[in-house]
Amino acid sequence: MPDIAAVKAALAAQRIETPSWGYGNSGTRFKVFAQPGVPRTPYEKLDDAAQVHAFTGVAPKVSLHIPWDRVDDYAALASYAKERGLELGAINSNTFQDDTYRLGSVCHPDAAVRRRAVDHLLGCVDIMDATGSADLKLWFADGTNYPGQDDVTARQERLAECLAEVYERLGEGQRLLLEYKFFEPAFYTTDVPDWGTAYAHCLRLGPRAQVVVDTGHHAPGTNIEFIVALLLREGKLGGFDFNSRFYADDDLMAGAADPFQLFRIMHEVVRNGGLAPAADVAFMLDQCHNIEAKVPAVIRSVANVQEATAKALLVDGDALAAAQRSGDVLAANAVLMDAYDTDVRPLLRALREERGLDPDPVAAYLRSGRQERIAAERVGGDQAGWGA
Ligand SMILES: [Mn+2]
Repeated sequence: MPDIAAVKAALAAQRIETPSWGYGNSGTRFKVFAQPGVPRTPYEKLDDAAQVHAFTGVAPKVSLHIPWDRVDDYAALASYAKERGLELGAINSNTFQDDTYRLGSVCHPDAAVRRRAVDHLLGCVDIMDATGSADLKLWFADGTNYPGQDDVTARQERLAECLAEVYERLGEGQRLLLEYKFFEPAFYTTDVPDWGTAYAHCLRLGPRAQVVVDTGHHAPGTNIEFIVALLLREGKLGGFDFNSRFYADDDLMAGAADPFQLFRIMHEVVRNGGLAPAADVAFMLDQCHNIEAKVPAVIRSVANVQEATAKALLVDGDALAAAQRSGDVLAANAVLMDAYDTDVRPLLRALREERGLDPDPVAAYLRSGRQERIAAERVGGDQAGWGA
């Protein structure tokens, strides 16, 4: 049986990175509902992120999105983060919100547009240098809507060329993380639609290029945990964008739609050594809280990832291996289900108390009165939101 002290130590060492955009207003193409107390600046987003870390103890990193989090002085932003016990995590690029990119960015048929896109990506690496961020996270909205619209292979060539230039620019200790998404906004072909395409590009680029698995970016029924196991085996799993989906790229709270899937993913992570700090797998959230209160939703999401991780750590590896070796299908499955069916909330409550935290971080945050305070204080100015 797993050693509970070791399970707790692994849980205490896990780091879950939260996204700056999860603290701002968001919505669908139909409506963005503004909420009281939403941050107006990247600095206020960090204030919110600091609360998530204060109540969970495992979320010291914050991903930024450029240009949504553009500031004049990135070193000053990093200092501000540090003063609050935070560090700046992945820098997310944006080559999808400019009229120039109607036909794509790094895959665009016009070299001048590709130049503009690459210059933005290089600018993101400059920001990483200033913030101390290690990861450049790339997601491209590139693709085509109609058969014949563009040459699919030529688009791959352009992509490879642009990525190579950015890869060459990376400094010591910096990585390029390539994210895939099977459709949307392009509806016919997508230039990086799946893990295989992302993997092929990362393989050519070199060891500092790795794949990001966004749990919401797969077709229904896709076995995400298999992808995770395979990428870990190849040393190409750079990290996760955790969220939940029911239909398309819903960006709901991690573990909300399918906690069993999240457990299966974390089981492969644990089984394949991905939880060890040396594996350098970034456990990031990529979520938007459209109708629910944002800070408590992020805290809840962090706790959901912790619960899935705890269950994965409770899998009896020896019993599982014995059942697998003897071909005992039912016993092997039962070992996994025993871990999944364990209520790990008492374990996590105990762990938090041992670390001087409130056992129930969502309730503690709500009790703190901070939500009311920021609603009263953050008046005037422009609320940060999707696209700002
Ligand atoms: Mn993502």
